[in-house]
Amino acid sequence: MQLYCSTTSPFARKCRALIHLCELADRVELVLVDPFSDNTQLRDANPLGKIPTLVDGNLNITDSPLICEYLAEQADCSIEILGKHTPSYYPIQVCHANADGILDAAVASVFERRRDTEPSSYWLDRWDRSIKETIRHADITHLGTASSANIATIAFMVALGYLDFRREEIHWREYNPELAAWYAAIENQKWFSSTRPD
Ligand SMILES: N[C@@H](CCC(=O)N[C@@H](CS)C(=O)NCC(=O)O)C(=O)O
Repeated sequence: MQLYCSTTSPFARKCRALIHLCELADRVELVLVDPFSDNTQLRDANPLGKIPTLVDGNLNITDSPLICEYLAEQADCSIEILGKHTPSYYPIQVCHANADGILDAAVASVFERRRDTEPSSYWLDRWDRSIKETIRHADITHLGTASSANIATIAFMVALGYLDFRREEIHWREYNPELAAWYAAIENQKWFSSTRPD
């Protein structure tokens, strides 16, 4: 399998962290690409030109939640990581979706600030509000722990790590001290520390 990714994409980081946790490194080659340089191989595998994209033989898989699900199934760790066929499956997936929502808003706000015309204060405020409210309401019940990580653990850790990386001025810890303590207890786990953006 090949995973088109970069070291800074948070969506790709979820997949890289899962590869580490599920011990799939021998089976997945990381192909580093810049999605903004319009790489032909990436476009062939994913017409949207986005990373992460996973190629397994003739199968091209796009969108990080689906890639994570596929990888967990290949590694036979879909019960531990996805909670598949357990009562926790949907609560875990909702946490995963909320973490991806934080990422969608945070990534959009980073690019909005980089545009060469005046950024939209309406959108910047709206995205910041979504980030802060989602953090304020985050409940750690289904977020897993250092010793029993699941896809919600990965997704929330990556989303919060991205805020530290690109949107430090949001000071997300002020909105949820319990979540901040949860993050601190996990941040030195190898799957997280070894996939930090550089
Ligand atoms: N929903 C997608 C989002 C992926 C995404 O937006 N990736 C960014 C990099 S962080 C990208 O490839 N952007 C290139 C573009 O939008 O053209 C996922 O979860 O995989």
